[in-house]
Amino acid sequence: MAKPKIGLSMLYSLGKNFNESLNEIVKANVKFIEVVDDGLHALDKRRVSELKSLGESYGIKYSLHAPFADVNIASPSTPLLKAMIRRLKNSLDNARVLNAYLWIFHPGLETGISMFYPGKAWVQNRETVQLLCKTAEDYGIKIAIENVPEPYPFLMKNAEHFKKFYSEFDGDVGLVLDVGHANLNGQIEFFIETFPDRLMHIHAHDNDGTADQHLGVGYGTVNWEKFANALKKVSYSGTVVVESVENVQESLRKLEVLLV
Ligand SMILES: [Mn+2]
Repeated sequence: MAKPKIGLSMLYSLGKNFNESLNEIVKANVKFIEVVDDGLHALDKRRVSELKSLGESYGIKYSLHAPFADVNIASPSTPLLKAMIRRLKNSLDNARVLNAYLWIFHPGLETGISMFYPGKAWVQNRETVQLLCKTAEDYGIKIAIENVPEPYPFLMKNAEHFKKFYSEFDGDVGLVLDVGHANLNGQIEFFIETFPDRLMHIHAHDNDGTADQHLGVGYGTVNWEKFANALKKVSYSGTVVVESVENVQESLRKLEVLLV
């Protein structure tokens, strides 16, 4: 029977310099690595080619997390939105060169002026996704949007938001279920049951139910057994990557036991 594939996001090493994180990739000894195209690890041509040859040497498949710091795909400012879309398209191109199996991005946010333009941010969010989808298709890259956490003013946090989005959206964009984020609104299993066909990728980390702490698997209130059973029920065979910022190796081992 199909079972999930386990991987590791390099988010935990974002404070280390890029070369150090390359060593971490080798040490981690996992076949699925998620690279975060942001902060100290923002990609350029040289870094992409370094990652690529590392991947070829060690048989690693990459997913690429789009830049997200200060990024708002629903921005009401035309010049800022243009700059952000340029940066996101550049990241999509990195994914293309890297031969990444998936490019993951965050939905947009409401801003301090959204109250004056009801519904506008939601429409801009959808239109930017449409644009990214088109570029991704041209590049032959699959893309997926992630459920993001309370209490931030993101437009897509719960399953209702995703239902509305998918009912209005015409294009091939998958769902990345972030387990820690979904733990904050109690919808981990509900997301899995509601979108089994959209679900392409999973971020695994834990928290105490009050804040997005990115703790190791088992260090918070996530019911991992229930999560694993829900995945089994829908025969999920995609990737589950550890996205905690601590207890990374231990989290990998726990998932291996959990998802057999
Ligand atoms: Mn995540």
